[in-house]
Amino acid sequence: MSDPLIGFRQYWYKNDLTKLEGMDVHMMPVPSSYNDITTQTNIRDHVGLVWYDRTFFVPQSWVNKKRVILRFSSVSYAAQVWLNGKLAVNHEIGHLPFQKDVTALLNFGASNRVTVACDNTLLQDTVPQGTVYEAKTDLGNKLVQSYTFDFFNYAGIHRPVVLYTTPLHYIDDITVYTDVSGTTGLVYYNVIYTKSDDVTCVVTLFDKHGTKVAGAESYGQDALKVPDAKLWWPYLMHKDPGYLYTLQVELHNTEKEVLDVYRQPIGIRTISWTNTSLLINNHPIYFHGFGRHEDADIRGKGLDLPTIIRDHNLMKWIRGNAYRTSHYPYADEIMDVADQLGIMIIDECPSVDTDAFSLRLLEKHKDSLTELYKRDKNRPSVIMWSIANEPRTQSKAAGQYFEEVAKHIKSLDRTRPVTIAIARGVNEDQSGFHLDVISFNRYNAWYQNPGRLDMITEKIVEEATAWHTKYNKPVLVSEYGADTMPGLHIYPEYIWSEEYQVTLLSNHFKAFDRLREQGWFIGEFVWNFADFKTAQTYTRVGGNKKGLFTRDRQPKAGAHHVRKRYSLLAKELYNVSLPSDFQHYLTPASIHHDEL
Ligand code: GCB
Repeated sequence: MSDPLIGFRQYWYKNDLTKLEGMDVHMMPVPSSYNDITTQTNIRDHVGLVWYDRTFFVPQSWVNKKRVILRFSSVSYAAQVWLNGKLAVNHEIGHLPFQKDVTALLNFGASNRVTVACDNTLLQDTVPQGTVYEAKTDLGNKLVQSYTFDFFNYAGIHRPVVLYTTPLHYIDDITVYTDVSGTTGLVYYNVIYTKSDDVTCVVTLFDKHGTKVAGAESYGQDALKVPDAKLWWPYLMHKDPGYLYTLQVELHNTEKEVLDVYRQPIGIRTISWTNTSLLINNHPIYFHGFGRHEDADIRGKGLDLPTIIRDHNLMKWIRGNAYRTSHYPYADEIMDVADQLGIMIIDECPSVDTDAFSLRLLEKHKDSLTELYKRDKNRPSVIMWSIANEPRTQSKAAGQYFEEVAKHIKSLDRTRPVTIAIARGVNEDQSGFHLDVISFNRYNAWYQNPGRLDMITEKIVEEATAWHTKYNKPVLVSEYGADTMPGLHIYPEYIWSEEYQVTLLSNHFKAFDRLREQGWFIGEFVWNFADFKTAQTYTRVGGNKKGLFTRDRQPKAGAHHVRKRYSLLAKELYNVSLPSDFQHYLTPASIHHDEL
């Protein structure tokens, strides 16, 4: 086996990587996963470190006048970064940003080199967990990564890397909390900045046309009152959903010079919850959405702007109003679109299938939530935190562990409810006591009773009712679905066919409609929005095919079926007229056979 730490032993960060002799050096795009870019299996399935570098120029004019920050939006899983051969920053946990003031490490008016060692190894104390073992292969011993989660462990520099500057007096952080009193919006803000007696904070709120609607001068903490506030509403619930104001924060010195400025988009809305409902602006919410993935051909989990916009166009087309960032935080750019469109987000940290609870894991799990909170706290689209997907919640230790994790996020944010996408059964689960909303993933007629489309509706009704009875909290279904080969048609319905997916969805809809009448059932999330790549296994054909859309974002029959339902829900719940092409769905061929 080759020496995995050779780069450290040979100080690769001290020189251009292209100068390395005898090493496998590739041109690699950033942002992107590295796995599917080359034609080599050993790159796709690589376990351990990969090294990136590049050179860049910093202008002389920045010297002594600015702080220069190097920001990585996400490197998966762990990163070590050097600038001009000197260690700049370390970070662990993918899907989350990190940054460092690198002013002292830069050459101004000259060339600089950034080197990144990126490690994709997942162990028992990483978030998510994995196991690495040495396997005997025909080509000698090799490291193999195994993991139980069901998406490909893409790695690399997944999101943009930027160098930005701030003045020497600068705004470090802004926290905004909004409330509504009658028709007045209340915007509470807290600005962290380099304090000094002669610096004040001038805060101005602009509406979406750029007209000033409120303002104040303070030492960083105050509230603005916005008369006749335009509230942030979810998509379909209002004719102008996703309404954003801009909170402009300026630092002024005594001469009224502007030392720094930051423009933070905000939405004015309230979130509240009871044991039966989740409310936005005091209106109960019903989620009709999806679980998703950041996943695309070639790019893997690399930021992919065209796919992001296509996905949101499809989401509008299908009339979904929500998604969960299953199973890790999504790119800032995705969250920006959700804020603007009014799509509601259940924001999930990267804990998947958590097992073997340890103190070290708990600390990292909490860190992932702290970092996620810091990044997304001001986003109106984020209406709930998901602190894990399908952890093994059946033991007492798991109960205590998740009590700690839930307490932690609540200590940071009391304004949003907390959930877990639970897979364990109602009777054994120990986590629900510590949550505000119960979400459960269930694959009736797929993993349970495959082929039995007649074993869905009653089971879902019974299970959801049991969750509510046990915990007396609002309940939603966070995953259900069926793998579906696009173009495979078998009638009567047979597993993996498009017909099977359609009927499986229908039989869930029947349950959801009965549950909606109960008053505590608050949402349905199909698994998955689109097909996505997974680890290689005999249960996956080119990946997980439970998407309503193919991996290249074309609709299967199931997508049309969900569109029909979500359009009817939008009409019933918010009186939104049906799409103009809705009559297509009323032709006999597309009416479900039960209705004929
Ligand atoms: C689940 C997981 C999800 C999988 C899905 C499936 O329960 O939460 O990550 O992809 O099932 O299709 O097996």
